[in-house]
Amino acid sequence: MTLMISTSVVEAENATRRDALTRDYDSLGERLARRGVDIDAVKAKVAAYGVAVPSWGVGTGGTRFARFPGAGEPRNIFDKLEDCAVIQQLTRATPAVSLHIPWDKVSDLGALKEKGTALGLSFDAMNSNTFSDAPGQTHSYKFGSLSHTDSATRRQAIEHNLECVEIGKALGSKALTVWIGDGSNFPGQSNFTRAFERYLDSMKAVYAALPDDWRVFTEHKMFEPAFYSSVVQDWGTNYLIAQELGPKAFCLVDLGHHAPNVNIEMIVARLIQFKKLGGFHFNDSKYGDDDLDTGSIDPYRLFLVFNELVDAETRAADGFDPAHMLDQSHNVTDPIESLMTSAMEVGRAYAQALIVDRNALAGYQQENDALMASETLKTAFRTDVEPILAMARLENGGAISPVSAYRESGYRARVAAERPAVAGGGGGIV
Ligand SMILES: [Mn+2]
Repeated sequence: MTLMISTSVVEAENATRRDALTRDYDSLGERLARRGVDIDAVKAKVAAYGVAVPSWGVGTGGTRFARFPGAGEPRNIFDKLEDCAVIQQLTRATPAVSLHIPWDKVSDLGALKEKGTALGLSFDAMNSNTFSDAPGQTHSYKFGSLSHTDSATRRQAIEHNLECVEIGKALGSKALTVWIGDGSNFPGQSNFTRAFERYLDSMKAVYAALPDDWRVFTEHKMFEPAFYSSVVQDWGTNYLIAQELGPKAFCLVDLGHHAPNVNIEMIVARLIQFKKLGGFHFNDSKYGDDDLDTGSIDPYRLFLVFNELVDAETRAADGFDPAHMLDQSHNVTDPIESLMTSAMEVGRAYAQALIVDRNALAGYQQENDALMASETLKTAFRTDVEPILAMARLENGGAISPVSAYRESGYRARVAAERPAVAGGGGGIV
């Protein structure tokens, strides 16, 4: 396997931290044992956990005001895969990459698959794009795509999604994620019912062509780019879509796609209960669809989402198999550092949720002991599980401190010398 960072750099970095980690791990193990938690069992689950990295996440993002490119940005999907391989090598938590078409379109799919295999990466859900016009396309998506009033435009959007499935089949992907920007900016501009009927008809055509072992994830978003109404605006509409389409259709929850203060963990619980939770786009936000780094603003919310996931995992909920992916825009950081940190934050929320005393919690819920129920969650959340994450990384061949090892490696300076600066590129705001 091709490694992007020299193992000697990683080993030297780990050597400076190994003894302290062992002591911290043993100490935490003793404290968890007092609570009846087996630290090695938690570590094994964390070690087996992975979150997919979005190909567009390794390029510097931007806002609608400006984009400030970073050094050594990937020029194409092959460069992007190399950056994703760095993230996986050091964190051992991101074994798959999620592609975006047409941003990642190549003429030689065999070469792309080979590159992924050489780097030890697999291909996660394929993401279609009908929220912007590709150069030379016949019909514009200015006024919508899958729900457009014009049938030829809808057909073009359907064909694009089918093309994404074909590309994904060649790469070993098993899922298609569809997010549309369709909506309206003025009351009266769009007939809500007709637009949703057209959307459903289009998605039924996509669904009909989906291979038997594939799933389709539809992603809701309250607003933006349309600012008065969106066709797929919330989880209720998303659930209706999944119900209308059939058993291969599921809802994707992007943490940034809700109104502020919406109880997302409760949405997650509902979708699990009715077997329609398809997966996540993890990120964080303060105001809207900010696409900030996962866990950077509200790590407790992320923990509460994972509390629902572990609850479902623990009781082996029927049909529960969500896909996990990061979906962020990195405007002021090195995207590799942000994605590594974010992948670790997702793993942290998972580990914290795993150490919740579920029997005690169920008892307090039954007895209506609100305070102790809350304290049961807080006890897990307050526990510093970093030694579990670090030990899992170390034993999987990764870095105890991925950001330190990455900075030590000089990778960014090396690729900056090899890759000329690019002005444009996909911003990555979905
Ligand atoms: Mn998303």
